[in-house]
Amino acid sequence: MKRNSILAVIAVLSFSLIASAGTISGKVSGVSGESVVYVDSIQGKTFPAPSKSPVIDQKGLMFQPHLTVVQQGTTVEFLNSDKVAHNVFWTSVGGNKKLGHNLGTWPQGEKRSFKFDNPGAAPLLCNVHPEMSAYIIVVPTPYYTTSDKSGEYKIENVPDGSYTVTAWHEGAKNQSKPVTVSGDTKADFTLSK
Ligand SMILES: [Cu+2]
Repeated sequence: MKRNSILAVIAVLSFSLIASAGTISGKVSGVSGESVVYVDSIQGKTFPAPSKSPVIDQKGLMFQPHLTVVQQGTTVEFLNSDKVAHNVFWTSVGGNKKLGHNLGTWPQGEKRSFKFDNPGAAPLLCNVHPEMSAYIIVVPTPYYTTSDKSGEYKIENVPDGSYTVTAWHEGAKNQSKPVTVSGDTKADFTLSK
């Protein structure tokens, strides 16, 4: 009997946990192509970074992929697959020039890594090839997504609550707005340069 009632309580609790998670969806307009949308830092909450390290390759004189989104605290590996030497540096993270860093220059087949502990966009460049560029967007929560090319996005499994949600797009100004999540919630953004 007692065990059954405990199981019943667990069942009710699990159901309420499932029921209190929602989605944030909408559209990012004013720009064309993929945007990144994420829930900003939540006071009193920290989220351990996933242990998996994404790899950004330098291949065919390009950073591949061009856009990488990682959770704060993630280590990113930079690989050079080209016959020529490449460099990786960024002048700031989230607009903060003190967080600029130069990883150096290295030959084909070698990798270097860096742990991104501060949130914001890191614009990647190679000082050997000025035409090479890419972005790492470091986000403070696991609640983030990349929109499709038309700007439509959906962030799933966001616990109900009030948050600041930010939209980022290459070359545009970030936009942040308060969003109260309760079930399926809509939030649209209009970005400008
Ligand atoms: Cu290069």
